[in-house]
Amino acid sequence: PQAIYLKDYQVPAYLIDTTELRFELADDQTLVHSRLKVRRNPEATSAQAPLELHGHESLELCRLAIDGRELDAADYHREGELLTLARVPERFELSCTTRIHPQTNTALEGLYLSGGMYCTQCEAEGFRRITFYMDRPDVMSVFTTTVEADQARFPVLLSNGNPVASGEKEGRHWVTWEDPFPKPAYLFALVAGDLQHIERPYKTMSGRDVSLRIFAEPKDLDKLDHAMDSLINAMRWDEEVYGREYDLDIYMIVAVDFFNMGAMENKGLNIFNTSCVLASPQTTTDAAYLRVEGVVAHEYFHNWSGNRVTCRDWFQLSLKEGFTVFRDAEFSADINSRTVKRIEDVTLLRTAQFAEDSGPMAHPVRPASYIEISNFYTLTVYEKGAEVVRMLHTLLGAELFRRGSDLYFERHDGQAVTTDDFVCAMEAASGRDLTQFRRWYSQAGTPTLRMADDYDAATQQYRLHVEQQLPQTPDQVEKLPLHIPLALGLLDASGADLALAEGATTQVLELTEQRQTFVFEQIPVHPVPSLLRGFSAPVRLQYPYSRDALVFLMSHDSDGFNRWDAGQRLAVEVIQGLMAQYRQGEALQLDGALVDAYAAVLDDESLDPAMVAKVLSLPSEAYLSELADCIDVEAIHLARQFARTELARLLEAPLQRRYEALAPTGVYAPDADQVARRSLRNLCLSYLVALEAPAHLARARAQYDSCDNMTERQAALSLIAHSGFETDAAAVLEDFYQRYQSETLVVNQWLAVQACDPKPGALTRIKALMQHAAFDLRNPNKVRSLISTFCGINAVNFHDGSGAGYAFLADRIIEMNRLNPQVASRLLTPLTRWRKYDAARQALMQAQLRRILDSGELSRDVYEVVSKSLG
Ligand code: HT7
Ligand code: ZN
Repeated sequence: PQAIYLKDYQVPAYLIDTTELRFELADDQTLVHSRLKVRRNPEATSAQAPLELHGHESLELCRLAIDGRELDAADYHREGELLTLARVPERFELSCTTRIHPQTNTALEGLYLSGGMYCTQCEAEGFRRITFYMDRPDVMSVFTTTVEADQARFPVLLSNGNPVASGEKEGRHWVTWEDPFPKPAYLFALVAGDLQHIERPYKTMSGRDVSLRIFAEPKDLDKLDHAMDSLINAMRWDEEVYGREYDLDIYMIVAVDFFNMGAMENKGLNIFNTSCVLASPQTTTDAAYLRVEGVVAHEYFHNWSGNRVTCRDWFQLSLKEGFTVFRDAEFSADINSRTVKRIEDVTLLRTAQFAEDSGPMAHPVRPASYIEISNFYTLTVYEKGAEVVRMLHTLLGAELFRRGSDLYFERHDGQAVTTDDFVCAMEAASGRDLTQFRRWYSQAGTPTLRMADDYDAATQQYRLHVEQQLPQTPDQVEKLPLHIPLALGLLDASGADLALAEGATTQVLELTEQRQTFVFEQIPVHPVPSLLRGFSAPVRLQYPYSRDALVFLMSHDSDGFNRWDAGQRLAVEVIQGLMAQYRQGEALQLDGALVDAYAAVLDDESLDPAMVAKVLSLPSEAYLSELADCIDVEAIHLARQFARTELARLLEAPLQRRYEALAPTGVYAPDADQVARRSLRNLCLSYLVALEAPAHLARARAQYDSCDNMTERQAALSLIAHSGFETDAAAVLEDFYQRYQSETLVVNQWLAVQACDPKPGALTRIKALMQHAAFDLRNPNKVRSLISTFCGINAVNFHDGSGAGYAFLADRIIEMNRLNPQVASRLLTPLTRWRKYDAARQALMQAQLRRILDSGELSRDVYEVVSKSLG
């Protein structure tokens, strides 16, 4: 497979003004008829360029005609994914018919069947599996789509835009949809199935009426209200915060069970993974409620940041994804707890994106090349991309940022543009020079900020020395200094913020050089610095905080994020200390400073319980692994477990007290107050059950039996299932399955709970679960629940020294490579990290990567990740 380079971009040689499609859906095949009005692009460099259409090798070409003249094989050249017509008129109508087979499409790209209903996934390059087309985002066309199918089995026929005609004949029916907004093929969608929907009216800020409809299988109709509320909240928020309103008469969401990712923002017809749209108290945890809200908002926000203004080419993916993640994060922060949302996002970034940034697949937010674009829907493009937009927001301030986004949408409405166009709009609106800032888009790797300070009591000067270092990545050796916003505050001995520039308590320093010293005048005492407040830049921060200083910040910092982060730093240091004791064969001893700090937080009833839960959550094994130079799986697991049980032992009484005081008072609601209480209560329970005492196990079982919602039940389930009380574990797992076997998403949670059970023998249990009726290798949600959870979270079992976990994963990847390349490629992630392990494990992981490489014909998706990992 060949790499594609950003530097080779050329404008399209032709444009497609209108696209008319007709789908004839039948059991054994689907015929797709297209009629395209094509004309030469006046901006193209060559006037004689051939017409190049993309078409996947699975397409059967039945008919091709230009202006009614039938073409035969001699008139075109088909090779790989391209069909080339050497000479075409300046302006013409191209007609084409293809035959496709959605019923055997297990890749879930293009048109496929999800549990008996037809649906599409065209981003990034799925449309070429439907018909021959210029399948590139800078070719935007007005689509009219007719869908025809059996009326009894597929009563609902949907596509983008508005329905304009329909009819029926001999048991079949058809509907024609018109979408007036020009769009690239990746935003095309079609759905046909036996669906029901809920509907609500919405009036936009300019007074237009929109009908909001969410479709699902009839059995799930009662789980759509939360998504509908979230959609309405998101629409209002986008009007208020960005001045953007919806533009079609109908907005539709359809829930499907088989989906490679979370959801897709097709114009006017979003298609969602059921896991990101369905919600009910009995089947959905609080965390999943929040995820539904966030994903519904994300896809809605794409209507402007992605659809009205789209990407010129796929290297610009972060233009829409980074910006939209930033928008959805701000939405969630505005309607829930801002600090908790920030903690969750930064946790993901520091754990998983930093790991990606230091691995073999490291790439800039705007990649310079790719073999398979599906591999670049990454944490770097999404989450780091969002951080880059957040830094622009920090540097410009809310008002100028809004002016910049207004200008961006105004200038580029209806266009396919670049990340540079976005930055140019921000520059033009703010008058700031962002030349150096642009390096965030082109340089991969996570910068480290090394900081040191000194204080001169005589001159009352506090000096902060900062050095930025950007590591080499496989794609780039030379790195230039970045423009980094560093938000900070200085605390006096009582914990109060000192006044900084213009009396502010938080100041944003702008780092632009490799080394810089910042001088603060009139600082009356030696301060404790609160650095990188709100995580103002996606960097690793190194500053020699003493444990005392961390405890001090934990209780005094006015920045909620940094209060939490001080606790994390302290816990990391303590656990790393325990790991060292373990390796040296010493008896483990927990630092009392951590216990005291946790005790104080646990006792403080004035704090938001959600924040208490966050502060008292120990850093995950994944985060501790990311911080390690060489990952010692066993030491991390044991040290963390030891810290947990010791904290539970020493804080048993207050944990129990808070657990009881936080008992539910009314019926379940996923509101902020209740979510916060449940999160802390479940955390207290998790510490207590870690003590492995029958009384606490009984407490967990009582919660499991008596609760009225999935948040409490699932938390109790996983604590009992992972405990050493094997009989109770088996009983509760069986009970859970019997209760929920008809709820697919809940059964997926049941699979995931078992997949991350750290007790020995997990691999045998996983293999047995793969044979269970609840598992299906063709359903990505099930593969993620069982296999990705086991390999990504259950480190002690997956990294077992025998290498059996690696061989198991390689077998699954080889199998999935044929069925679903996108899912197969994502399964590879744990193996790509082989350089972080000891020599023996490195050899075992590399051997499995080689076995995959030699296993036969690999998809581009899997080939790219395996070859780069070994390279
Ligand atoms: N823009 C959507 C991306 C997406 C996708 C990409 C590749 C393969 C399958 C996919 N499904 C959805 C999702 C989003 O970011 O909104
Ligand atoms: Zn997106």
